[in-house]
Amino acid sequence: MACRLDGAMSQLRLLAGVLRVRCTLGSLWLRGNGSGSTRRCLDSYRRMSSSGSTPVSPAIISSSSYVEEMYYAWLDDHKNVHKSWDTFFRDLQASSPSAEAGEKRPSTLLQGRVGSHSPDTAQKVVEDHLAVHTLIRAYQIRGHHVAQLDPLGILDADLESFIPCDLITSFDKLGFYGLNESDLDRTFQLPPTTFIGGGNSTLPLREIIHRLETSYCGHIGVEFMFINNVQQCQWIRQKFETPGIMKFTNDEKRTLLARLVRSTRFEDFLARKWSSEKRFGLEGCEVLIPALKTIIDTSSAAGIDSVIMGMPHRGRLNVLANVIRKELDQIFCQFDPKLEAADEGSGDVKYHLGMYHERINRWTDKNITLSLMANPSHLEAVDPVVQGKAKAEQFYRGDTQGKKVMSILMHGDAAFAGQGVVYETFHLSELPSYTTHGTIHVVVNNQIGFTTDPRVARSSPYPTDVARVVNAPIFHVNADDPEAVMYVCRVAADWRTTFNKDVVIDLVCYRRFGHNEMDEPMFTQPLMYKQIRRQEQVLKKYSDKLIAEGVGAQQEFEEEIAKYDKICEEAYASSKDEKILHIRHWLDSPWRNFFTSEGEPRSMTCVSTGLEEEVLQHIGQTASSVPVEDFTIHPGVSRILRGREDLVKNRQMDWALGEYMAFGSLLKDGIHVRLSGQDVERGTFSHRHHVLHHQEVDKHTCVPMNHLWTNQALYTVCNSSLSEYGVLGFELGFAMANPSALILWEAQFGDFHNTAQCIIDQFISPGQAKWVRNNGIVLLLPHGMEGMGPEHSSARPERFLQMSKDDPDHFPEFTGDFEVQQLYDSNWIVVNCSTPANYCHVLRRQILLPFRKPLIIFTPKSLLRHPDARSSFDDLTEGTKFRRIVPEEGPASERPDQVKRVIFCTGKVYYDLAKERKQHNLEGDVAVTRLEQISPFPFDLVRAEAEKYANAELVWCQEEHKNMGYYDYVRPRFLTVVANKRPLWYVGRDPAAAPATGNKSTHLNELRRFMDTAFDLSAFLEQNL
Ligand SMILES: Cc1ncc(C[n+]2csc(CCOP(=O)(O)OP(=O)(O)O)c2C)c(N)n1
Ligand SMILES: [Mg+2]
Repeated sequence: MACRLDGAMSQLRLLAGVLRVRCTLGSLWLRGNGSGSTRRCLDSYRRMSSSGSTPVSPAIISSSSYVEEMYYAWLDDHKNVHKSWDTFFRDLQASSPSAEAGEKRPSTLLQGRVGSHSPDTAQKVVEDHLAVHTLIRAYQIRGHHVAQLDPLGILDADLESFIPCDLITSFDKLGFYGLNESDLDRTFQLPPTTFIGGGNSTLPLREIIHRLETSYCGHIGVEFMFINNVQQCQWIRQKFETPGIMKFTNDEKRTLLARLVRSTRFEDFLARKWSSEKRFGLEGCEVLIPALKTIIDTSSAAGIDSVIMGMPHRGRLNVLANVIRKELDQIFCQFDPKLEAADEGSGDVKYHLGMYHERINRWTDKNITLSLMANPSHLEAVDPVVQGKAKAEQFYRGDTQGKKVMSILMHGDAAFAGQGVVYETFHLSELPSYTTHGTIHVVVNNQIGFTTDPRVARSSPYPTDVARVVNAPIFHVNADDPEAVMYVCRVAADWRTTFNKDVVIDLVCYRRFGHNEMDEPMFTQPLMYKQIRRQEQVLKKYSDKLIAEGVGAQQEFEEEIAKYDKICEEAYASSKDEKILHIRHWLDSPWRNFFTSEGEPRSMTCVSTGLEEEVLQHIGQTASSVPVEDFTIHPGVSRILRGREDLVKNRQMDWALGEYMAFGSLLKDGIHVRLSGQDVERGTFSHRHHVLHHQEVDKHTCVPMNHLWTNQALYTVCNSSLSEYGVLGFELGFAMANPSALILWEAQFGDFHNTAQCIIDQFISPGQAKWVRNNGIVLLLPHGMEGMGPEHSSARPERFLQMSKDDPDHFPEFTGDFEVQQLYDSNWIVVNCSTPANYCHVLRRQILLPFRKPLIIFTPKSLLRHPDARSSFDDLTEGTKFRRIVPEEGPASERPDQVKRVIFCTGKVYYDLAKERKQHNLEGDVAVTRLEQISPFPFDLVRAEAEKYANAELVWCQEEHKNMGYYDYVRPRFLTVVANKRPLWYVGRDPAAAPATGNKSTHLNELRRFMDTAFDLSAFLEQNL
């Protein structure tokens, strides 16, 4: 910034400045007498033509017979030539007296037009027309580069001071097109790809340029010509080029002013009352409030009745107050440091809280629900969450086209360009199972990120370039021109209604104060801030404008201000009556009727998760068959289905069948199930096959799970884009909409969840504590040490366990239904099931619980096909339930006093231990007990097991390295269980930096070594002494 002001401005930039001023004055310069130093510049012209919209190639243009050829072709059939030629020849014919006399030679016709008899003249007319068409196109493509977007007038919104050489910013540039000043008053036929003519099909060149400047180089810069859809481009051209299209009634102007008053005075009020509090005010972009309201009004008129919004810190309180209409006293009391929180949990700072509000839209008189999602500090993390929530609302309301529910995402300029999740979210926007049918993005582009200048914060010209990947039009607008802002907001809302695609509004503004109100911006942006200090508030500028136009009087304006100030003062007074803070008043996603009116669960028990035999049989049969006629499946899939059939006959199930039982039975009860993630339809390990593909008919698929029962809920299974952060965020948002749905995200391999760490750390683990909202999302994380190398082995259980909030040193009281109470008190549930039946139970329990908690499941890889990792239907029939631990049930359990060692473990290693124990013939000496639910820790069941084997050594065995896996979590809890009176011995891999070795033989050696220790009954004797 400093550089820009201090440094020598380039000639071009100076020129641009001058031209912009002239441009504001209505292109007066074009009407003056410039020097006519133009000469044909055919080379560059040819370059231009080849990228232009006209179907004529430069080589052809140079041929003198070309026009005649075109003309004769046109005479044969008007459709033989491009539309522009058709228009041209029609006009020519209409205006030529020789045509009436039956003359058909083009040169003769052209004669009447340009006053020349020579074929050369005819050729020049064509060339000049083509040149003008190219010029029009140049403005459509590059006009935004010279638009006056920066209210401060010191920065180029595209970070470049260059002026495209094909925009006519001085007379001599006409030469670029082979035109000169004398051509300015010549009339040219307009191509069908412009609307600048209004009702005219021809205009003088001077007027053409003037109108193009008005459309593309004023306070709005439109980027859209990269869109590969002619209809969409035409739509935008029509919206910005039609003369006089940007008109507002006096009422609309007054409403706009009133909204600016609220926006501005709200911040002023907070600044006055709490001058030393951080609030991330909107000063410099006050227009955001009327902008959002315009988007909502226009969308409401088009039928939208639910808007889900996500936004960062800046202006958030203002949006809550003046867009969502949160009661002002509720906002003000958040500033009171003495108020205590009524809710459990950490709560959150005021500029992160969400809100949900149903109201009447005053402009349309229709009902509208507005919700702003709570979010963490992590910028842009909320984007996919908002999209998921919007998608879910659309899904459950049957709004398949997004005509009722829509999302709006707000962004800061630095974060929009810098955060990868923005890109991931854009890439979800057009995918069938993830689209929300168009999101309106609003960027508060204050041309700074904290203290960082945009020139060192991004490599793209604009902060919005990321949106180009999905062909979203981008409307840059000078935020100090409220009417221009309102106009683009209307167009953006209309765009979404018309095309159901994303659109971006880039509000180019400034930040009046530092990053927050306590920050000193002069340290780093001295010159920018000198300019900002001189900058008049947009409210003042706009009110002056309206008063000058006679739309309102000074007194009216002052009354409007006084009225709002009074509202604020009254709310402030009543905020003093608040005695306590209720975070639950800030809930962004209420679940009607799921909790009591006080927000409590309706019970503290969980009904049985077992299933009737006939339900198991029915699901098993569907899972083994192709439920539609004439559908050819792959022979490999046939084999898998036959295998399932055999299992079902024997009342057995493997992992895939266990999952089928869970999903199928929930669907039967009307519970929507949605499984999303990379390659989940087939399953990474080719075990699932939830979508069958016809082997001869393209795109013909069958989802047997949707053919289970006539009145079942829908099963959604969808392969996602190759994203974790975006997709997990999306599914989390989806799970917020409805408690009666099982929403699962599966990682390709468990360790890939770390690229979605922010969603786990900021939303899933602490979400309820911060924002008092439940979420029942399920994470399926394939995990297991199988010699596949450092990656693909560990889903990092230690990370989840470290964030579990149950106290390792506190032995709980087992009152009521301890199992359920303990789940209720936890922040999430972490399990590693060793049997398909238990996997099925835990999935069903997730929905049958009277509250929702995130569920993290470490799922198997080799166990998917392990012949021992099967369950009998008996483990799933009525009366059965999820087993938090599976105690030793073999010979050792019959003579517990004789048992020398109890090995506690979890997951797949159990099968290695069981096999090894058999080989060592130690089935009576060593008990092996499985922890299926690791967190919250089953203190009660572990104690029972430890007490049962009172004389035995207690061992924790895991296949993970010692500094990973479960050891650090279980150890202190075991010691609490035994009151520190018995040691817990560790058996497993040594500490390591990488989660697993890349060498197969090392892997097997490590396994061998720790298996030997596990069954070496003297291994710990010495230490015991
Ligand atoms: C992911 C993430 N990284 C860093 C930060 C710290 N941070 C807070 S605001 C901010 C600057 C944001 O700039 P911009 O997106 O332009 O928004 P503005 O504050 O200018 O409105 C930074 C770096 C954060 N909140 N989130
Ligand atoms: Mg910024």
